[in-house]
Amino acid sequence: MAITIDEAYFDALADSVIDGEDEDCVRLVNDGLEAGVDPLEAVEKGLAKGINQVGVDFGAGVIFLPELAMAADTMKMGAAILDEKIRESGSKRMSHGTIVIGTIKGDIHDIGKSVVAAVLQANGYNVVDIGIDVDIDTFIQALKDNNADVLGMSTLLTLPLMTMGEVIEKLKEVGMRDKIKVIVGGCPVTQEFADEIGADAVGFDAQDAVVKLDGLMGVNRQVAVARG
Ligand code: B12
Repeated sequence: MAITIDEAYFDALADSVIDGEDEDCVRLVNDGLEAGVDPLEAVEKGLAKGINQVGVDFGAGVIFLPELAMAADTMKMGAAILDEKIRESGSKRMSHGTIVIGTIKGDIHDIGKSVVAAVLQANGYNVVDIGIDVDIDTFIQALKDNNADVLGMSTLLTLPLMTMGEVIEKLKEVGMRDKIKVIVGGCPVTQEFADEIGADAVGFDAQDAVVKLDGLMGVNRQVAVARG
């Protein structure tokens, strides 16, 4: 069915992410593409608006873990279709830089890292999510393969924390430290710890990750405010 591309359409797309409704999101994306929506606009006015709101609401305690995880998955599904179209059409998505992000070796927690990845992507970063339980050499290789600007490391466990420092040491060993900004996060990661291992920044939630990364990359923008 033909639909009209207007503010109501973009709001519905944002709401599909906020509500974690995969089917609605994919349908809206596909119907929108059929009706001629600019895929870039669909990402920025629809998906990004939704996931930014979710990130802010989670930080403010308005929503909880299941809603957050569902929203991140929905965002990823819609973005996968739209990113493909953006590449096909050759239109350039604004990119503030490429970040390789993963959860470090010994840790399989995925949700927080994926939310950060989705929110960074929504905010104009080219994100390469290399998953969970990632070892040191895999991080280094992915940074090289993607000609990345930023390394993002996540852990929720205390035990593998020091591996983050070892990745940074390895970056120095292979002569890449000067070229790569390092941002770390996850509940046991403090500012003191980040300083100790020589990271450039720590992000305490997804919005904070955007703010900190923007700071490192010299990007200026306004951020969303939590719903009531
Ligand atoms: C869900 C969960 C699981 C799920 C994970 C599912 C999945 N697909 O991810 C399952 C059930 C698999 C699991 C397993 C385990 N878990 Co668990 N898990 C949790 C739980 C309840 C929530 C984690 C979560 O997703 N939070 C929501 C997200 C959004 O928050 P977040 O991860 O902190 O991420 C935010 C920020 O930290 C930040 N951030 C995160 N990463 C990054 C990265 C960057 C670059 C930046 C900038 C920011 C950033 O931004 C995110 C968005 O706001 C926590 C308790 C808790 N309340 O935190 C325990 C918890 C993390 N788990 C814990 C443990 C011990 C385990 C197990 C070892 C249990 C076991 N004995 O088997 C295993 C892990 C095995 C392994 N090798 O990894 C402990 C860790 C204790 C510790 N300090 O070491 C916790 C704290 C529970 C507890 N109180 O004991 N777990």
